[in-house]
Amino acid sequence: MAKAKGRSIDIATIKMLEKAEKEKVYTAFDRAEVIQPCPVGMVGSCCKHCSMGPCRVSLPAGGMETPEERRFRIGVCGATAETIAARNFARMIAAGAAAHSDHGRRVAEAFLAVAKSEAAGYEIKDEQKLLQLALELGIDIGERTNQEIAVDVGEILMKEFGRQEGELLFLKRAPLKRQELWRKLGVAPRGIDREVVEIMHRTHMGTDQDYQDLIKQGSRTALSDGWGGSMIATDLQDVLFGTPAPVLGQINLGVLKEDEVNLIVHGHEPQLAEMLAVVSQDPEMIEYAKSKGAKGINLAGMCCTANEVLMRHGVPIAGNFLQQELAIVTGALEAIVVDVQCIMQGLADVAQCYHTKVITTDPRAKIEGATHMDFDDLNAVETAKAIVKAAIDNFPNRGKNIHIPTEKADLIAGFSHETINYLLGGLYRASYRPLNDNIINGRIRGVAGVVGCNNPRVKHDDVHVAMVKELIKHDVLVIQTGCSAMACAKAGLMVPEAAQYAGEGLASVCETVGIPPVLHMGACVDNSRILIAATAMVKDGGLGDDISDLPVAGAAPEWMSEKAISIGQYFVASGVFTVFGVNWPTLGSKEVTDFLFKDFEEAYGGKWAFEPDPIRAAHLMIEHIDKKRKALGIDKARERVLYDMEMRRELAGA
Ligand code: BF8
Ligand code: SF4
Repeated sequence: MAKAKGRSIDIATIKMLEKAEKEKVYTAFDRAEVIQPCPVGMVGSCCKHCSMGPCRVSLPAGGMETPEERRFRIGVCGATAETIAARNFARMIAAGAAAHSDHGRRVAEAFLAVAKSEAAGYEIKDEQKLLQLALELGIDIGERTNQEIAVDVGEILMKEFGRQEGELLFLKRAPLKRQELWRKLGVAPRGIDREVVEIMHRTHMGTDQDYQDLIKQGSRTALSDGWGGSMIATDLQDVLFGTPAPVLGQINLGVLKEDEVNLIVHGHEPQLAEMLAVVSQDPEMIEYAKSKGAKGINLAGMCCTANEVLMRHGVPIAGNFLQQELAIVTGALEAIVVDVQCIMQGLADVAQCYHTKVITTDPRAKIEGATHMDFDDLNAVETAKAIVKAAIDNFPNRGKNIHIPTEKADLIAGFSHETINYLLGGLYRASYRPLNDNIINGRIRGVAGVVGCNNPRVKHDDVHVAMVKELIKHDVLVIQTGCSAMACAKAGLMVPEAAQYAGEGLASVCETVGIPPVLHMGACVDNSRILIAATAMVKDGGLGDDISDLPVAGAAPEWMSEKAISIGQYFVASGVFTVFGVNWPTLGSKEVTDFLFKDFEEAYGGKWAFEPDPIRAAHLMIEHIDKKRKALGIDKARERVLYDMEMRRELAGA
């Protein structure tokens, strides 16, 4: 019991860990105890890029070294700890950018298939966003049909992945000053695939052996993710499936139902989840479920795909990254259907102990021991039906040890850039003006993007929630994506009543506008929405002329994936101060770490920091925000803010 409590702050998670322990089922929480992280790999000091190694180049105990000792700190080829740490870091970026961007590519393929009427069951939902996108891309609209226009949009964006020259089209969305800086620094990305391949080439044995140069290519590649692959994914998903608008949903394992067929969709790309959302409501399928003794079909989401279907359909979320195995431990899960990314192979092991079927659906992501059912966009309805049917057929196989925790929380999701624009500015003058004004007058101190994963190396959800509470307490509006958003939603921070945890200034704005102090912006690819929101703040005026001038900061306090590193690097290269927790993968080289934590600010206006303590990390962010307020000359306004009735009335009328 005490052991489980030390592993998470989430009661549903604790209950399932206790059940797992009783039933001798082992999860990531247990494996993290058995497998201690390799201290050399953890700090980026292990190179296995050729078979003269692998070479471990760890610092001597005590951290300092003599010149004699230094020779123990270089690889057989002579690669230094700096080169090795930078190469490892760059490869993490490449993998993260590749994951997001291959997701974007698959969405573009599905989008094109829909535009060409080849994918029955899908249709373009947001025509307005389609037309805006077409105008932005210089596509002729005239009398053409939406489908004709969509084909052009899809084809132009598809070419972005393989672009050999020039720069990505969406870079033009950034503030002008930022674009110029990227060009000056030589990091304006060409095609996404090209940048990823170039990292793999440069980090091959005996190629780029200058750590600064390696990190530079890391920035270029990360930017091709944030302003490229991820942004294409977000935009095309919005056009195809609808731009998110505020929606009330529920989250945590308590959304599973004892008397229905429980089906969880887990992964990242929304095509599968969208179709499961439709098919699971099909009367014919519900009848079939009833014929097997269930009262209905209960679809829930997990990880980023959950954010996608919650925002667009109100489908409940069963949990975040570290809860995936625990959903099976309830004993009430008929199937967990997965596509790509953040899917633990451990699911297959845990499922052995229960009746749950693990169904893989993507040809790029199979798991030994799981059932593979290819999900085909061109035949989506039929393949989704087959998957739902497999879950229903499994309902009679439930065992006796069923325990669904009762915990679930309400949340409001769907704060896309468009929604924030509209909520703040109103229908006729949609803008970020009121946000900027409230930052300038000091009611809102600044904005923090808190994103990223769970990691069993730290107490589950604890670091996210503690950090976000500290930020809002100090009047920092928090925007979130991914598993971090889910952690805070479970803790009740994504409902308007959460304004009680906010400082007086932020609370007054939240009450007036009717928003929670913590806004859910979507899945991890939707961190691109944060870039657009930051740019909108710059363009609205009064807060400088680049993202690096804004009183904003970013964080991923429980990060674990390479995607998180890519996101962090594109935040930093876009001018945002970004703090990561857990551990830091370049600590094996002081030079590389100093370069990222200090020198970067001079070049990019943004930099990295590492601080595992959530309160201290929050205060690093607040200090940065205050530094930016001072530079903008708006620090004095905050000191004057006292909230009398007149000010509240004025705020209400704003
Ligand atoms: O892309 S936050 S654990 S689910 S990597 Fe994965 Fe991390 Fe969750 Fe989504 Ni993002
Ligand atoms: Fe060792 Fe150099 Fe080969 Fe890396 S590339 S394994 S440092 S010899």
